[in-house]
Amino acid sequence: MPHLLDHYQPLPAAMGSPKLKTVPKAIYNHLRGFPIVNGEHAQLSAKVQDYVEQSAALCQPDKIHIVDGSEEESNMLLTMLHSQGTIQPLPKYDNCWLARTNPADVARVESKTFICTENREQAIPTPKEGIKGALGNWISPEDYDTAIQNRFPGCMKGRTMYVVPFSMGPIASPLSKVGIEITDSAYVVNSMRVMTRMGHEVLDKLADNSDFVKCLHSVGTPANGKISMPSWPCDPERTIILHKPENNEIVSYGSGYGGNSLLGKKCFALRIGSTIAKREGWLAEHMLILGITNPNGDKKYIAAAFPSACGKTNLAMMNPTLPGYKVECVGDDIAWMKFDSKGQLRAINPENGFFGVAPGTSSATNPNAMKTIHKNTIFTNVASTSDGGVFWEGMEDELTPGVQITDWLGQPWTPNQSKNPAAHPNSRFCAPASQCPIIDPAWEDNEGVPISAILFGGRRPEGVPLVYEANSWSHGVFIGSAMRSESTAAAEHKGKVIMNDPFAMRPFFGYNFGDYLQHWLSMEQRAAQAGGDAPKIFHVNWFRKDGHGKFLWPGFGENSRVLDWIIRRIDGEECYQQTPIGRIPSQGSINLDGLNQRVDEKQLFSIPKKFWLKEVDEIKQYYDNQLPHDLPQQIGNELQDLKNRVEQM
Ligand code: OXD
Ligand code: MN
Repeated sequence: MPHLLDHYQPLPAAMGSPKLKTVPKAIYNHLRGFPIVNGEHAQLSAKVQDYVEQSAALCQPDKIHIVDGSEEESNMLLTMLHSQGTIQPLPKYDNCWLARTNPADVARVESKTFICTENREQAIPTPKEGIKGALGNWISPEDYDTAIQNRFPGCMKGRTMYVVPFSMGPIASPLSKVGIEITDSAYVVNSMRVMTRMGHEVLDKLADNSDFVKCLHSVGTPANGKISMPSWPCDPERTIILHKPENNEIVSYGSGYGGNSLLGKKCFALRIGSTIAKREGWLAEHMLILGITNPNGDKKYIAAAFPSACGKTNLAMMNPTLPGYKVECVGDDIAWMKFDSKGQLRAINPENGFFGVAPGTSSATNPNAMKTIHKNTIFTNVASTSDGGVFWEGMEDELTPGVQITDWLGQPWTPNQSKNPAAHPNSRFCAPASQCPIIDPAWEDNEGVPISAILFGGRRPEGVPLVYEANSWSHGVFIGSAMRSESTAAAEHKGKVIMNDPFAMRPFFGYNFGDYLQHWLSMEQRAAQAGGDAPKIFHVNWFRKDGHGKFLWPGFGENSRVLDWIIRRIDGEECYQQTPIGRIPSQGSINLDGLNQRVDEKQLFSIPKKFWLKEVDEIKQYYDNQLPHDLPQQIGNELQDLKNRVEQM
């Protein structure tokens, strides 16, 4: 059999890149005339074949490559990407690569992300007249088709169309779901190999002709045919990310970056995932999952939803400072959770890797992440060093003296002199989860891990205590709905504004947020019917500041002190004090032993009446503006009850 590389045309050689062989293409099978250069059409179920054929007929690629997930294939694609100048090797580490995108293609594009349903109300709440909806964008089926027809025909001409079979969740888990991503980006293929279980085993799972989530992706070709940066083709002007829950279908055009192109992540695991979860009676959430073991050896699992860039990855991989405690990581971004037959909530991490924000990650803030990313990792838009390594803001103390730095745009960069950051604020590492030194032994458990508590949180510089516990499940759902946080670099927003980000899902809802709340409320009954209890819900805020802008809490490993209090509450210890907003730790019940910083507990846990009256008003305004018709009565009642309690303070 010919070598895989033999089927590829020679590519323009980038500086110092290895030469590719230029053997004529030997075509041994095809799909409707489109040559298959890797894999065979007989591997594809009738439904997959159909999907691939339709996609090829639309996109008109030169050839089709059915991705097998092997190391040989991955190495071949990396070599090709290197020769194209898309990635460069990082010889300081083992099999690590740096990609630089077109600077116009660096973030998720929420304004160009749409959910397609027959009726608008199925996808998004109808806001108050004159108010712009902020809980997703709807597109009609007609406009959906037009958007595709205006972009996709012939968009893969001259390119290879990769067919990526992938599983979200362990392949054998009953909680997992399968997708096929069709893409013209080899960078996406390699990233999907890290972020999902991908390759021929997934095709085997589809051999019974079962359904899968359809994910069509093209980096696009601008209307005038001119690609401004050949090493990173994209079409930012016409970028669009479409979801059609009814068909379990995702269509993404124009961007090669992050959530816009690794379609298993936000598009599938959250947007389409949440619609499947609603239909099937479970939850698809933007949550990390961690296991925490106390000094007695008791282990509990916690899921936590924070908006992007609030330290989810840091918490998921925390080294606890409290003696005798151990944290282990199941996942850092997404949780799929379902009550089992005994009414115990169980969670899997549908992902297989970490696509973490690089800046701010360091041996001081997240040593476990730093140990995870020194092999088999693709970095994107970070800075590089002359000794073949990477650099970003936060890594200053880890620089080898004397090295030169090249910023994410490829320009020389000098610490304390260059005006712009060395790494793009949304630069990323993409690393296999199995490499994390504290990966949980049960992280691939087919049944999922048992969840004892759910945490909501955000960056709240003012007014919100370090931790408080919800009074009940519906109060907890209300707290999730009222989440707010300072904005993030992962999306296209600018500046630091406090934004509502309910359940940290604002950019990721696959259906009407009002229905989503109703679905969450209904979970309590689902647990009870199976003879179990819904987990306790808490709100945490590591980011409260004093009057001088200084953080009141040290955060990072010290957050184990908060987790300790949480698990004592789960165990029924009466270590709380009731307040109008929920239960806060009773005085002295947060273990501060050995903390080498004085903490002003009074300020950290204060609940200023003026602040909370304003907060209540702002939540009310948010509901009135964003979901005047769709807010479940129960959530409205929770807000009214909170208001009454705060007024009586
Ligand atoms: C992410 C995000 O990339 O939330 O995880 O934006
Ligand atoms: Mn995320």
